[in-house]
Amino acid sequence: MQISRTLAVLASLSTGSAHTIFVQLGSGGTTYGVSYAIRTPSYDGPQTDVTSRNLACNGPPNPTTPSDKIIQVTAGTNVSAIWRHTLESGPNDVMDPGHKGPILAYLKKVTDAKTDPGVGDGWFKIQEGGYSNGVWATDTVINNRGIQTIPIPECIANGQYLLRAEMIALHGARSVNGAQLYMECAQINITGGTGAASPKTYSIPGIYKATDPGLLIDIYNTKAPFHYVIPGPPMFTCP
Ligand SMILES: *[C@@H]1O[C@H](CO)[C@@H](O)[C@H](O)[C@H]1NC(C)=O
Ligand SMILES: *[C@@H]1O[C@H](CO)[C@@H](O)[C@H](O)[C@H]1NC(C)=O
Ligand SMILES: [Cu+2]
Repeated sequence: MQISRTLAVLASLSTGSAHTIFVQLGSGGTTYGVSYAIRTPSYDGPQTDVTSRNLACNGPPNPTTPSDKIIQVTAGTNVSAIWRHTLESGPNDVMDPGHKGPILAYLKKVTDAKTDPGVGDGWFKIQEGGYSNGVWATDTVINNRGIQTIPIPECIANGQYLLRAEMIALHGARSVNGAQLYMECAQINITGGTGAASPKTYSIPGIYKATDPGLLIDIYNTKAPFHYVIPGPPMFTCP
């Protein structure tokens, strides 16, 4: 009885109750409050259908709340996307460590960051981390108290953007649509950019396919040497 209950608790931890949310943004030395300028959901579940419009900025079955705030960000600096298991969790409760996979970040230039749904073209990838030296990028975030450090390119144009931070958990990814994708969009206003570059942009949904080698993969049965292929378009870097 006791053992089966323990097993049930462990099973629920690894499958249901230990997802994650990008809850807070740090910029220019200020860490803003939970849900400040971020469309956070009331439930921490993943998106699993990469063709869904809710892949852009999350959404049903995880209801997200709009925000009327915008955070100032200086191009060429780092921002901190802060991940937590729930909106109430602390830095030691980021995500079940059994959730392993890549981390990514994307930007989309918009006219009004408070209202733009983010769905469709306009996105470019500004960060990616996969698997290196036996460590998944998600482990790095968990061990860094939930902080994903994202460099904002200094060569992009000033203006309002959506910043989409993403973690992908691959523990169930051996079957199609088994990867768990976690993402939220922060509303930011970039200043100090040189505007020298115009990144090639991509559509969300559209950046991923369910059969991408980085999304359909049995991470527990890989052959050495294991080279993980991070999903999505090439990462943009300033020339
Ligand atoms: C941004 O963070 C990276 C990694 O921590 C660091 O190497 C880099 O110096 C930082 N850049 C700035 C402008 O602070
Ligand atoms: C964005 O920053 C610029 C430069 O500081 C400022 O003029 C503008 O009002 C800001 N826009 C928003 C929406 O915060
Ligand atoms: Cu989960």
